[in-house]
Amino acid sequence: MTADRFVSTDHIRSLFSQAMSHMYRTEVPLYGTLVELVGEVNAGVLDAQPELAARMQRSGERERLDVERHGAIRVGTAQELSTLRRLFAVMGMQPVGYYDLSVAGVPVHSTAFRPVDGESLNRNPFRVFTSLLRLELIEDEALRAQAAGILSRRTIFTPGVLQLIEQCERDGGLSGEDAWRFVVEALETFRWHNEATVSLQTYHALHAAHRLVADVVSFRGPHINHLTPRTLDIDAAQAAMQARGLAAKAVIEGPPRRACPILLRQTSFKALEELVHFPSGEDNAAGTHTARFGEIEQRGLALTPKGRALYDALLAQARDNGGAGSTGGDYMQRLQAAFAGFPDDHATLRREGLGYYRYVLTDAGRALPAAERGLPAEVLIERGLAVAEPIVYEDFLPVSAAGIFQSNLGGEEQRAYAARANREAFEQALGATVADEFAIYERLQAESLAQLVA
Ligand code: OOG
Ligand code: NI
Repeated sequence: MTADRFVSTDHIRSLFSQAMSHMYRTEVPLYGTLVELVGEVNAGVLDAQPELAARMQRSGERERLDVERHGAIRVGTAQELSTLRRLFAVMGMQPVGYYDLSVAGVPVHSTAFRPVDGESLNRNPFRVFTSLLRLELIEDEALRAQAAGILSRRTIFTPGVLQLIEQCERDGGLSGEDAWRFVVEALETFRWHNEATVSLQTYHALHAAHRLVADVVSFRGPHINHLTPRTLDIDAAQAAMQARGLAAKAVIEGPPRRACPILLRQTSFKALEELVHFPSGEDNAAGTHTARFGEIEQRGLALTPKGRALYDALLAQARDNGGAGSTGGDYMQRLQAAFAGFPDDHATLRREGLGYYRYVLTDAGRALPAAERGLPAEVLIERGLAVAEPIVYEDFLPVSAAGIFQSNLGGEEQRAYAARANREAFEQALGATVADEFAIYERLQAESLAQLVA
């Protein structure tokens, strides 16, 4: 048998992200509004900036823009996390990066499942920010044991999806028909359930430990909690959100507005308050839970370790100056002021080794025989034989993620955990190591350099 009978992992990921988008639109109608609004803003930007439109067309990024989404889920056990790793692998998604959120008062650590090679990213860059609850951070021993017990009794995967994951691992792929069945079955894990599995009283006890503990432990599965479209102008999209009456977060997380966007800027609107039924004794008790929210993001240049260190230092400076982190007030001004220290033109960013670039021959460059292109990339660029295009940041930012978590968990709650990052424990639960994001960008850049003389 040949591999021809299998569809590509890119194809399965595209089907899945489409199906997920469809499901979330029916679960959270405001998400549909958000997608529409972002589509309008993006069309406006591409019209107004033909150079950007041409660059995105050349790099293959234009096509992915309209389907680009990231989602997020939170799970409770090592078993759940490692099975998710296998489920995402069927769709060509690998765990990239380790994010410790405990320092920001959120008792989880996380990774992002996403495609890693250039072509797959352009086909569909769908990513899922996936968090594992750190039960060891619950202080109350009896509650911790109760939560662990509840989690150990639930199964968040359908028997069908487990069987298809095994089949895919065994055979090396899925047929078109099996891919469809896989998508339908996998989607069940991410579905919202308006019936809790615990009593209202237990829910309150879990909630008192941390809202997030209640969110993870009280339900049958790890409902997708947001699905984020990518905008080309987050300030315009934020203003449009406010104009339509969506209660957007006061402050945009990440770097300030710049001529050359870097990394990731994000904003969200508050979680919906949803009616939930709690089984308790004879009667069903009703209550509410806030789990799901809307978010938009703008992506920019992927930074090298040197660029990232500068970003982290300037961000810390802006936050420390105000004492309270990114909670409004004059934060945006402080952020702008701090980032005056970050070069804002691509030539400088590239020469100073702050960001990653994809090198591409121009028509004039392609017209030369390969042997004559063997010059340093900078020389090729000076002579108009090659151009350097920014490589897009495909990952997340821990400080921003903490801000998103906080604002959607109800805001005010501030807790400090003494715990430290524990990447080893996370990888053990995952059953694999997480990939290093810098190595991935480095490879994409190196591949493009090699192509110049190919
Ligand atoms: C994840 C929050 C982080 C992002 O885009 O940084 C996140 C969550 O609330 O589960 O989605
Ligand atoms: Ni998000």
